[in-house]
Amino acid sequence: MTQSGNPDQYEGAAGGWGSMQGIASVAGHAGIGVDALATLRTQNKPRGTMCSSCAYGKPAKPHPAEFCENGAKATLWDLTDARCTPAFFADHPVRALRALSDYDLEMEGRLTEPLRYDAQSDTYQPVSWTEAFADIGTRLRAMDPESTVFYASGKAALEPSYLYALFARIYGHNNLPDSSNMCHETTSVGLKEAIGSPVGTCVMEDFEHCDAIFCFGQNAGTNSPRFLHQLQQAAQRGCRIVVFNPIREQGLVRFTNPQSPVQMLTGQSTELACQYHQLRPGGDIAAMLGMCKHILAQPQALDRDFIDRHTQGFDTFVAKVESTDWAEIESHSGLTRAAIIEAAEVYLQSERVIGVYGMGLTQHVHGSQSVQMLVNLLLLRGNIGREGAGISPMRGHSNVQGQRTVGIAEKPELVPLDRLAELFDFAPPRKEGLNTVAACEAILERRIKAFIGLGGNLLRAIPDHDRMEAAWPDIELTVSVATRLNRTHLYPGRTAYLLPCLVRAEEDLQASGPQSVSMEDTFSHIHGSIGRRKPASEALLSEVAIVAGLAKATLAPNAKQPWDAWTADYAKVRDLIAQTYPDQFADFNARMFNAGGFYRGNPAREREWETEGGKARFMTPDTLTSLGIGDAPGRFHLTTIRSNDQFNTTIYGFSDRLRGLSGSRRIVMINRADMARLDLAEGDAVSLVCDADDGIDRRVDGLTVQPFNLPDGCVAGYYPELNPLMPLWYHDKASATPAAKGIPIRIEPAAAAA
Ligand SMILES: Nc1nc2c(c(=O)[nH]1)N[C@H]1C(S)=C(S)[C@@H](COP(=O)(O)OP(=O)(O)OC[C@H]3O[C@@H](n4cnc5c(=O)[nH]c(N)nc54)[C@H](O)[C@@H]3O)O[C@H]1N2
Ligand SMILES: Nc1nc2c(c(=O)[nH]1)N[C@H]1C(S)=C(S)[C@@H](COP(=O)(O)OP(=O)(O)OC[C@H]3O[C@@H](n4cnc5c(=O)[nH]c(N)nc54)[C@H](O)[C@@H]3O)O[C@H]1N2
Ligand SMILES: [Mo]
Repeated sequence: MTQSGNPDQYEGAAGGWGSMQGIASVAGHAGIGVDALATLRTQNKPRGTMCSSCAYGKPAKPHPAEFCENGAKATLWDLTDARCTPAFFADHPVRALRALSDYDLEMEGRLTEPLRYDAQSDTYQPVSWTEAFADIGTRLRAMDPESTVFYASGKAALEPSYLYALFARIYGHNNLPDSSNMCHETTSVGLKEAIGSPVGTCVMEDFEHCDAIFCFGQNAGTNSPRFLHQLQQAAQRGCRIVVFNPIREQGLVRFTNPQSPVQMLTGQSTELACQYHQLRPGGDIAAMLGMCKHILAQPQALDRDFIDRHTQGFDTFVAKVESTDWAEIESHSGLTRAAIIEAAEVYLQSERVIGVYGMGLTQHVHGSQSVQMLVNLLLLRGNIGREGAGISPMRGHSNVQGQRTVGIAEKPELVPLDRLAELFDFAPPRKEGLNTVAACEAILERRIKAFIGLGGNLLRAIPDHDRMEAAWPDIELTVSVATRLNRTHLYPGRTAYLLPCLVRAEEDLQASGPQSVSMEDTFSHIHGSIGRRKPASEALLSEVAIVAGLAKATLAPNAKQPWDAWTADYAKVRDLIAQTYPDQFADFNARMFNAGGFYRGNPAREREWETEGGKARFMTPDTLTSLGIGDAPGRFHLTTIRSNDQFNTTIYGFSDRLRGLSGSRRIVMINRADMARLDLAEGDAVSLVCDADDGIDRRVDGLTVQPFNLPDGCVAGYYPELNPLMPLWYHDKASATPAAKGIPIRIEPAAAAA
């Protein structure tokens, strides 16, 4: 394998016994009974429970154990025996709880009863569901709907998500931000503009036919470990995998398949990447442009017929590429011309190519242009819209893509409003709603009166954490639908409710009997999911029941909006989804348990381009770097990343096994040359200070220096601990996705910080 690098890094394979130990350690310390393991056996299998971790696809023919280390952790975490009861809250004022870490908060276990915040005693106290719904309904009715925000984290299934968006619109607004706004919104906007589809064009089988996979800024070993199986099979049949990532992520280098007894017993592993390019953060546009430059120099290599028939904007793009010189490309990408040509040669030698990407492309100020640059690269040889080729964003939350599909969108033009009007007898609001960044700005300006969160931990996940924490308690009403206690709950609005819900693996019993739900994976396949575990507490309600309860208490009665009947039988909600989106969801109830899910289709896969102009578009970049703020003396670019011992703000433990680190998450990873330049030693205490120069002091103190294999001028550390360093306005220009990967910072020794 070709690579650059230094020895400050774990060199073992991903998967293998380490992943088994990872699962066992969560099972051990999270208080999990043995019967929870029975749930794992059905995970991601037809008529089983769909994993609540990532959105990776579920195969029609599952492995005996179709789950990964992290999926198992997520399920076991949900099924803990620990309970966070009213007695706990009586003993712990909210201010005192703020001293606990994210890990400690969630370790208190599952929430068991609806709670209301009592300001006088500064505690959450039990309340009945009836009282909670009635009070929230009364308060919402008295507010201007446009001064309220209904947030969704990407986990709730299609049925509650559809009803949630419907509730918002009947109530009177499109303020429906979701976690996607911090994640793949760059894809929803950038990809849509270029190829007319807001989602990827690949399906899982494409990975059986491709000759090369180019992977940009996606860390499969940690964040979508089941993808390693496809990568392993691809590598074993000779498909070449080329990675662009500032960090040499072990999961993309080598993999021991925990499903393979031979590999497990012999310690063998499969080499995955044939080339690993540790580019500068934000260097992707330049690196891909360099590849295009090499390819365009060989006109016979282009798919001219495809370019002529299916694309527009080619000549402008070519002019830009030809007029950009190699010196610029090398300096912005941090890669040599030779390395870029080596990658381009793999592209040229491959008949069928897939481009995979994650947060390393999307979370940048020019992230949309990075995504579009990947499209440009693929279009040159017709690598979109045929088997074994395409663009494949790896989505995050298990139903984040599906939530958008069924109407959780702040952009009204993405939703068939006329059909909703007809089905439910109301006048849908047409005004554009607030996305996550706009909602945060409005909260900072004290313009938001109510915040409802269907899952998630928004206050922890957003930029400008410290400023947001100060503003949050001024919201008049906050309502969190949640499974566990998290930091957002510790900043209650003037009136605040915590509404505990079932998890996906638990039995959901309603008037018509046990219910199932459904979700969409990253390959646009829809899967049914059934929970069978006894709920953590008898007082829990399903997300459908909670959304319907809130809606009924808020909205005027209407015969076309039978919230109780929908709660009694979720099949009726699926019928509504099918009526709202007939092309994609026809026969929804009949198809939801198809092995491998059912495909809702994607015109771009068929080379039908729903773009302006009706063709796929070469989008000419106007920058060579996706960083929003360039270099300056003493400035570093911080990339915030995840460990394999966390799911977003849920921290399972303090190991980052695949990077060979453990013990603390309050670290700054930096290379030894930069350490020497700053006169820092391993273990030194430092502070990070945001270097955006807007007059606001953003800093995180008490971090420890950790030597690590990274490009010069680049440091890395963990999300969400470093979120106070991100300015809210530092986001992708086109989609407002916060730029969590190229934050300008300075490093201060602890003495200077004091
Ligand atoms: N175990 C686990 N699984 C998860 C999650 C989790 O927290 N834990 N979160 C879920 C969610 S919501 C999401 S969105 C996904 C996220 O999954 P990923 O998309 O993999 O996101 P990150 O962990 O943020 O890592 C992004 C990668 O981009 C690299 N990178 C940083 N800057 C750049 C750059 O400028 N260019 C390039 N080419 N690479 C760069 C980083 O080194 C890192 O390897 O995972 C999902 N799955
Ligand atoms: N610096 C930095 N910031 C980032 C990122 C980054 O890479 N760097 N990544 C961004 C990305 S990609 C994302 S997706 C966001 C994530 O932002 P969010 O989606 O808001 O955060 P999560 O940590 O996934 O939310 C966890 C909480 O959800 C609740 N929960 C868990 N399961 C369920 C359930 O089944 N139902 C309900 N109702 N609640 C449940 C629990 O109470 C838990 O505490 O963060 C973003 N923020
Ligand atoms: Mo995400």
